[in-house]
Amino acid sequence: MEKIQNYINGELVAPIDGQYIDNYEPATGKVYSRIPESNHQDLQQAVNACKQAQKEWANLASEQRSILLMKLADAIENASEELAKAEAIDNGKPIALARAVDSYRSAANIRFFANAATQFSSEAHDMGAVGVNYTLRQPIGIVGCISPWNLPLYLFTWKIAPALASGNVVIAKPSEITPMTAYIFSRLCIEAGIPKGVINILHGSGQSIGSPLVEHPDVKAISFTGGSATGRAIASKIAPMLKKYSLELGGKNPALIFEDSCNTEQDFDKTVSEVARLAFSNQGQICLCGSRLYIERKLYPRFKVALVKSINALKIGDPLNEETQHGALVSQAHFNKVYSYIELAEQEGGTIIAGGNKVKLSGRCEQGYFLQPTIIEGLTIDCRVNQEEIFGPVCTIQPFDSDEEVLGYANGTEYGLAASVWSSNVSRCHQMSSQLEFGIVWINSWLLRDLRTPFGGVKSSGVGREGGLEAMRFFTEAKNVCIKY
Ligand code: TXE
Repeated sequence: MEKIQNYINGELVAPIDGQYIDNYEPATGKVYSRIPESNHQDLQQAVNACKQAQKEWANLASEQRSILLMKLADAIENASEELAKAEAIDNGKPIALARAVDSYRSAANIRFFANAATQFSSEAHDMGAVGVNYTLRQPIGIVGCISPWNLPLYLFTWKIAPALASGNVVIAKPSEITPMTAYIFSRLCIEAGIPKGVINILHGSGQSIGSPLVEHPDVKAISFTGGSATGRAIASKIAPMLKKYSLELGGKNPALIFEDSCNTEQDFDKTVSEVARLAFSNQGQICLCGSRLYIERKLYPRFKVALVKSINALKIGDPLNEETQHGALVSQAHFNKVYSYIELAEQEGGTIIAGGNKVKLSGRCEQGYFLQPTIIEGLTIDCRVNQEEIFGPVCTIQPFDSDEEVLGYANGTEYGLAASVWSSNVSRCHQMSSQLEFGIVWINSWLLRDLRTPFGGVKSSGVGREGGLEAMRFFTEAKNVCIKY
């Protein structure tokens, strides 16, 4: 059985205490590898490595950092197929999706911030004859990056890349549920010649290594993506320590679908297909997925039938099968959580109009965590199924009659990450966008991404923004220098 190793000071090493935890393959329900259950001793080794590497990395010319990050992006690209297969095995997502989204975006993240390293600048404030101010944006030092299991390497590199590009050294902790691509990434860092101690990767649970990382006094900033409850727990620990932190948390995202988004047959088919994608991509395990679908009443009956037909046609299967469109949920615990909401929906008065059942596959996947993509109608906005993040292939659907009514529904939960508005009425789209309480609004699109844009949510969906300059500024401290002539 493969034993994953930590990556500390440029080397792949076992956990000091020799503790390991099981890593399950979602498609089979079986343990297929073991990962370090690291603790504060492993953390201290990583902190020491950071301290050795920090000064040289921060003082390296940005062009040199950029060149090394470009080599890392190339190494990821060259390992794309290996990474896609590892992600499909570890997370349960279809390999075609892992290739097109996870592998592709992991390389793109590193490449984007390799470029940002040489483009990052700051500003000066001229006081005329009196003097001048200039702003230094200097690296924070040792930073912690903690990522979740839904887009493992994609979200892992999304944090590490700007941290490195802006001159910091990193201790990164992937989810213990999907550690494999972070382990392969360690090898790629060695191949790319990333100087030892610049990136350190520690595996293990939130309690055993996540918490100590967050609280270590020499770790000066934390970038976290995960559940809102965990985000709150982390913030409560580090706010008194006055550390910088960025939290990208859960979502309960609405899609607002107006009749005028379907003026032609072609528009209708496209909107149905895009809404099916936003609700069920990655088995609904993306914080940006839409889980509440609001459809203008005139369009509702026709749209509902077409959406159900589209969802029922999704090919549920072995994540390693190229034809699979809907894979396994990431763990038994998560599967049980998601299924419990399907049962709750019926208790709350909902009607299941698509899916709702566990799926028993044959062969190697017989014990896997497979669940039908599920659509539920007839629930009210204030029921738990419409208020709580399910984070699986489950969405609710309901009609609305006016812009004001649907805006109230959309803004009617504690979350505020990503909304989508589907309409050909430009002024309505702008009006809605300015009133939607979300960090991201897509108009007639979903998951159309420009890495320069601010990324993150409001309310219980998080604090701070990632992406582009927002990320480079998060990982640096601004210092104003004022010179009097
Ligand atoms: O996330 P956790 P999980 C939501 C989704 C899911 C829920 C929990 O609803 O059901 O969050 O998912 C580490 N100090 N999202 O359990 O617990 C942990 O080891 C420091 C939305 O995966 O938040 C892992 O590496 N670290 C989300 C990471 O935090 C701690 C994507 C995330 O774990 C820690 C995934 C602690 N006290 C789930 N406790 C999104 N926004 O995309 C845990 N960790």
